[in-house]
This record gives sequence, C-alpha cells and structure tokens, in this order.
Amino acid sequence: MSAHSENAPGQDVPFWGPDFGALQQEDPEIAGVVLDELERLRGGLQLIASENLTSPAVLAALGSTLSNKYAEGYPGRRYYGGCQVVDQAEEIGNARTKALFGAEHVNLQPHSGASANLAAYAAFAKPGDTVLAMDLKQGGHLTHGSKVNFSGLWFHAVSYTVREDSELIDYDQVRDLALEHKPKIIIAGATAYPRLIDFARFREIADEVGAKLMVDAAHFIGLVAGKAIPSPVPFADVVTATTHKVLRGPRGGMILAREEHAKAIDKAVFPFSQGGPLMHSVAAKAVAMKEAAQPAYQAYANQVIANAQALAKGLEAEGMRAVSGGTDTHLALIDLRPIGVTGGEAEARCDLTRITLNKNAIPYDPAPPMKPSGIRVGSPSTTTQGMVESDMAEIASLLARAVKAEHGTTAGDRELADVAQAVSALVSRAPAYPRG
Ligand code: DSN
Repeated sequence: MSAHSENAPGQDVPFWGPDFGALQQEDPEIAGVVLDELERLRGGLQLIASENLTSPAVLAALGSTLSNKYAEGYPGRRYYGGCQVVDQAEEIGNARTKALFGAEHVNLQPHSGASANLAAYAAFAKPGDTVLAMDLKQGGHLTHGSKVNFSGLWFHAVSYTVREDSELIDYDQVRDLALEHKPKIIIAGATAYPRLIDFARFREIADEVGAKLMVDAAHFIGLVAGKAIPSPVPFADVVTATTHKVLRGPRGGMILAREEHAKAIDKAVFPFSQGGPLMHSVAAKAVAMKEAAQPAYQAYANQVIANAQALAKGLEAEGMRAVSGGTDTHLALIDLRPIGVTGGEAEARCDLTRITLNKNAIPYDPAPPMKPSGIRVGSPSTTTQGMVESDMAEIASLLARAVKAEHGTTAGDRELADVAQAVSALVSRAPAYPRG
C-alpha cells in the first residue's frame, strides 16, 4: 500500500497542514489579512465571472507540506530524489482529469491559464508565426495576441471579432482570415463571451488551412466538467484551461491534449516555460477533479447557467442590455449605455455595497478601454453559496439600485447604504464559508 493510505479518516494522524493558530501566533499581521479576506467573502456578493469559492478540502491540499517539494519533470521521470509521494498526487490528478474530460493526455503543471497558453503556443508555433484568435477588445484574452503580451510581441497575431448585429462570433470572418493568413494556431475561447462556441465549425476551419485548433476553455471548462455545455475536447488539438473558475479548484492552469501532442505539450510546459511544478497545487487540482466528478457538481454546473440567465434577465428588466441578448454560460456582459452609467461608475458604486464585479468593454465599445461601457457579471460564487434563480432576481434588483445611485449626493449615498444592508441580509441567508 502507498504511504497516503495510512492517513485514513478517523485515525489520529498528526497533520501538519493549515494551522491558523500558528499563523496568528507567528504573523498576526498576515493572519489579519487572511481573516479580512474571509470576512470580505462572507459579507458580500462575488459576481466576478472568473472567481469562485474553493472547498475546504482544496484549501487543505493547498496549505500542505506538498508545497515544499521540488519535482521538475513528470511522475517517474523527475530531476530530484524523494518524489515518490508527490508523484502519486500528479498521477491521481492526471487519471481523474482524463476520466472527467475524456481526454487522451493531461498536464496539470501549468501555474496559470496564461502559462498554459504560453506552453500551447510553444508546442505548435515558433516566434514570428501567425496565430488567429479573438480580439481582446471583443472578449478575447491578453494571451490571444495583445501587443503588451508575449502572444502579440513574439507572434504575428491576427484577430477575429463578433458580428456587430448579433454580437456572436463571426465564423465567416474567422474562415476568411484563416484562408488569408494561414495561421499555425487558431484559438477558440474568450473571457467575456456569454454564448456557446461552435467548436465543430472551428475544427473545420482549422482543418481547411492546416492549423492546430487550440481551445482556451479557461472560463467554461467547469461547465464542461459538469456536462452542462458541450465539450471542446473531441474537436481540439489542445484545450488549455484554468482550474479556479467555474471548476472551483485551486488557482492554476492545465492542458488537455490529443495523445499525438503529449510529448510536445509536456516539453513546452517543462523545461521550456516552467521549472518546478507547484505540487501542493497539483494535489489540490486532483481534489477538485474528484469533486467535479460527483453528481452534485453536475447540478451545480447547471444551476450556474440558470443563475447567470436569471441575473441577465433581471438586469434587462432594470433597463440594461445583455450583450447578444443573454447568456448560455456562467457570465453575462451588460451594456450600461441605456441607463447612462459607465462601467467604472457601476463597479465603484457596487463596491460600496459589497457587490463585487468588474467593468468591461462591450463589443464595438465607443468608449476607451479604461472607461468601458459595460460590466461583466458571473454566477459561479453565488451558486456555490447555494443561491438559486430567485436570489439572482433579488441580486439584479440590488445591483441595479447600486448602479443607478449617484454616489456623492445625499439621496445616492442613502440608497447605497440601504443596498449594502440588503446585501448583508441576502448573504446571511446563503453565506460563503458558513461558520460552524
Ligand atoms: N482574469 C481572467 C478573467 O477575469 O477573465 C482571465 O484571465
């Protein structure tokens, strides 16, 4: 039997894991920061679409002695001794991830989604090669060709957009650009696109021009895990993702790939772009994969979508406009121009009521990037807290009151204070990290 089997539940095993008392004693300043953040999570509504509330089990793995180990390489092929225990964490994590997504190959070592994307670029392209991806201004990601990022500096990035009328990806334009520029990689995936992506169509286009299809599933991989939306795995050469969004694991990245690309992907992660993997994080990813394989997780994933739809509908009823007319996923992009408020004003006013969200550009935004016309809202955290559609309708109404309240005027400030109280009452019914 392996060493870990001795630590069976119920046995009196000394566990040198998260010991908050030790932190309070040794470093009360940082202990205070940790407690303040917990209180922030408990006391407010987290509507940032890319965030979630991990389980105590994931947090325990993160706060474990696995953090100490150097383990460059892969299970059974490490550059350091003493890796026999951490090897198990990675092997278990890999097996669970492959089973969950039906993937031929997995790499759980990327430190983040951006690191996973760097590795995928490295596996399939060389500096100067062309990559076709979604425009950042229209919902893409920094690593999809932004000039301030490796992807735009080291690669020839060509961007596709959404259609101005429907605000849906313009697949005809993707094909035209692919035929014109012959990219090495085509990327499907976004950070602020509320609709399902037609992976089969992307595959067809990639095949037509001999490109690799990379799906950046960072945002929605958790919905795929819960079988709430279609999977990109059968269509993509490689799927990159984060593990901390809807998926509710530790902050980090991962890559799923076809077996034919396994060697190239693994080499591109280590030694090309990373050194020692974060084995505590790899173990926490394994925990998250186990959690995501449970029936309760599938119910959660479906509820995440129902909640995002209820939130978008509620905000539309308050006079705002949901980009593309709604959402099929965990997020909605909201155009605030109909109510004459900027995204920045909305974010700041909501902050004062402990509703946390982010300002966001909308497609074809006439306003500058630092003063965008919209906000992005998401439902993963509130769903994890157990909230349902009726709660989201209440959140929409509170959010609308906050956004419309003119901070700095007597009436506006009174309204913001009232909303803050209502937010407190709402979250006390379904708290994050409930006490006791
Ligand atoms: N920062 C993430 C998001 O909020 O969507 C993407 O990396």
